[in-house]
Amino acid sequence: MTPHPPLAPGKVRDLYAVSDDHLLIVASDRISAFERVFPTSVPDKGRVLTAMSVFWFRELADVLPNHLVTWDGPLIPESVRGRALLVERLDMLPVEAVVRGYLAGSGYGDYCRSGAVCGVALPPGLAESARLPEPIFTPSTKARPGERDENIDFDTCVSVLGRALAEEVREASLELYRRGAARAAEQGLLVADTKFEFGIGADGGLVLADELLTPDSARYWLAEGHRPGVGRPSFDKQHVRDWLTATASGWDCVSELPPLPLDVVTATRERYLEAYHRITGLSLADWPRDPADLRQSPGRLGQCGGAGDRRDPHREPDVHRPRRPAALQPR
Ligand code: Q0Z
Repeated sequence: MTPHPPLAPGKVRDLYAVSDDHLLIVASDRISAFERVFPTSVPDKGRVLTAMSVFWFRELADVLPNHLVTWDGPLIPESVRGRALLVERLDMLPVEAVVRGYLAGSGYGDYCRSGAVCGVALPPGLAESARLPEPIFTPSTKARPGERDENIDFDTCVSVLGRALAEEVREASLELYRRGAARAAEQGLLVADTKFEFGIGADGGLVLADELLTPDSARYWLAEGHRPGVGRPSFDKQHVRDWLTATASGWDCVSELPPLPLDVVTATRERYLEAYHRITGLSLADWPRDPADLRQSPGRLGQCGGAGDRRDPHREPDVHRPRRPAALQPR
């Protein structure tokens, strides 16, 4: 499909090696639930998630340098245009940096059992979906494909990364979450929790990688109607979960996921488009070329201009750019 050798097929994205220094991340229209992938895909999902990642990489570029090089131009194969990112190849850290602003998923389970999440003690009496007094950093270690990531406490994170790097990851993650959640909240969306991935770049500095604040890496909720005490499906997969867990789907929680009915696919596609529009204020029709936005800024957005960069969006990436210092220094 692409002229590049595959590196790692993911559940819903595929990774290709472009060179020793660059990778291509291709988002498919595949959709997953309960750690499995449906046999039915959702048209435009890969484009929406790619466009949303680019939006957030640009929006949050001042917090930390990120791996994004470009999303359009001669280095992007035509067959995947709009759902592919050319990124700098990094040495990935073996921890996932999760930040939670609300109590959901495995965090709620851990809290019920122990009163804490990843060693962070929380006040008693919090209901499922409750807003936390402040966002918390709850790292996990990557599991093998198909298995759940394992939550770890900060001391374990320190033993893996070393103290200085663990603290830099934690402080960057919390700032990325605060900034992202604040922007989403302006448009009526809550970011219940999200996962960030980081790597070490060629100069040894911390770099934000992977996807950023997409519905596949963050749990978005509609602010309207949010109420503690009730577990809520994410904004994007509400119709999918509702249908799957209703008896009509016939799914037994064990078998392969059944094909999604067309009305569920259509409603889900509309949710992704709505999320994109709410968060970015943009229409997917303009993606990946946005005539209203001439500020497009490929290439290590954290250091070369970000939102203010007015260079040609289709230029070749400059691979040997000097890096600015990380916005956040370990304490
Ligand atoms: C990301 C993943 C995907 C399967 C490795 N900049 C980077 N440098 C080195 N490695 C990665 C990155 Cl983003 C990297 N993943 C996650 C993505 C398909 C797995 F699209 N694994």
